[in-house]
This record gives sequence, C-alpha cells and structure tokens, in this order.
Amino acid sequence: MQTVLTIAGFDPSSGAGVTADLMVFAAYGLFGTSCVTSLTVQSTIGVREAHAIRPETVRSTLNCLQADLPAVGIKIGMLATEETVAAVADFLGDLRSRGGKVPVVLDPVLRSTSGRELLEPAGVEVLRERLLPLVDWVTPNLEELGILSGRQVARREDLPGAAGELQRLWPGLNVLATGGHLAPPDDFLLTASGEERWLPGARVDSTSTHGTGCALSSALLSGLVLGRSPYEAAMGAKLYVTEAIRTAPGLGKGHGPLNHLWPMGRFPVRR
Ligand code: PXL
Repeated sequence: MQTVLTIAGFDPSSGAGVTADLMVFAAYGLFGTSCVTSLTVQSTIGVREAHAIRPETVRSTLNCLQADLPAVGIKIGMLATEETVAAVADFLGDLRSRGGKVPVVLDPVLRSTSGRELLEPAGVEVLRERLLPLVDWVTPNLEELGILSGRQVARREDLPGAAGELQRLWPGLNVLATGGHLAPPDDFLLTASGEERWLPGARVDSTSTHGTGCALSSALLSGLVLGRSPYEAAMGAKLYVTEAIRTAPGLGKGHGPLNHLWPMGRFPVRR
C-alpha cells in the first residue's frame, strides 16, 4: 500500500481538512498520513475560529513522517500563517534537493465558503514566492485564480487566460481551475506539457458542498499517485467529487459534508 500525505487544517465536522482528505485517500485505496496546520472550530454552518499550530510543530511532524513513512504524493491545503507556508516550503525544498520527485498538489486555500480568511495576507506572498515554485499542481477556484493571476476571473472565458498566466508566472505548473460556481460547472485543465481541456461538469442541486475543493485536490493527487495521466487524474477527481455530492448524507443545518467513501459502497441501512 502506498502512503500519501495531506498538509492541511483540521475541521472537527469532517467536511473539509485532513479528516476529509484521509477519507478520500482511503476511497482510492491509499494509506494517508497528515500534518495539521490549524485547529479550526466549525460545523456545516461555518468557520467560527481557527487556531494555527506552531510552525515548529509542523516542521517536526513533516520531518518525523518523512523519516519513517515517506509519502509518494503530497496534498497541501489550508496553511493559515506566513510561518507555516515557510515551514512547508523549507520541507519541500529539502525533499526536492534530495531528488524527491513525488507529485505535490497545492489547493491554494485562501478563504472559507462562509467568508473567513484561512491564510493571512503575508502568507499569500510567501506562497507565491516560495511554495508555488516547488509544487507540480495547483487547483484554484475562481476567486483564488483571480488573486494568484492578478486578473479578473468571473466568467468561463476568463479561465484559460488566467490559467496560462499562472503557468507564465510558475513555469512547469499544471493547473486545474475549478468552475464549480459556473453554469455549467466545468473545470479547466492546463497541463505542464501545454494540453488544454475543458472538463465538463454536471450541476447537482445540493447544499452538501462543504469541502469540495479539499476533496478534488486529494482525489487528483490520488489519481496521479496511481499512475494516471494528468487528464485521467483530473477527470477522475471531478467525477469522484460529483458522485460524492450526489450521494451526500445530508447532515447538518448548513453546507453538509460529501459522501467521501462512496466508492466503498452504501451507507449502512438503519433498521
Ligand atoms: O474548503 C476550504 C477549507 C480547507 N481547509 C479547512 C477548512 C476549509 C473551509 O472551511 O476548514 C480546514
């Protein structure tokens, strides 16, 4: 069994963050490890608090895992602070300088659906300067794509140009720009080799959409680790998330969690 790592926040409601990522890895038959960057206080209703983990703890967790359970792929989500972005960049820089070629997918989490800031502004600068040059993939939503590219991204036609701008800024980057809020909700893929594809999405009428970005990036990483091509891994991730929304358990009063474990079968039937 292969080991994959998620570096992300902890969501006690399991809709997003490391516990959700671990379910995605399990659904793909991978063994997931995790490094928590922030303890959030939240439910399906929204994020109430976020308590960043000390960057030294993040550093020692990453080094401890690497020494014993080196991952064949890494997903990065919420990083919370400038210091934590630097800690993760240091770790990846070390790994790369020792020849580590494992795929790294960055979900550039800046803000929650409920509008709370999940990475401080100074952290966005370090993410641009130090982290983006070290990752293979980035999976921005429309807002994140606009901020990272410095362009207006509101409509479907804006995605290819903005994705191309990310590649100009960070050569060699693969971009999966998510258009979940577009109609139709298509994603746009631009690979490092220059392949451009629209990934068609089907609108699922549901409020169970908490953590879709986390799930998409973890599913993408899983597909890559399993040897799929960029297109197959991206399309597989989109289908995985769509089915997870369609079969969501409908929990909570707000934006409910997905059915992350749908490939493992039905929920137990209560008798
Ligand atoms: O979906 C963005 C996100 C990522 N990671 C954590 C979160 C959220 C949104 O709430 O809590 C831990």
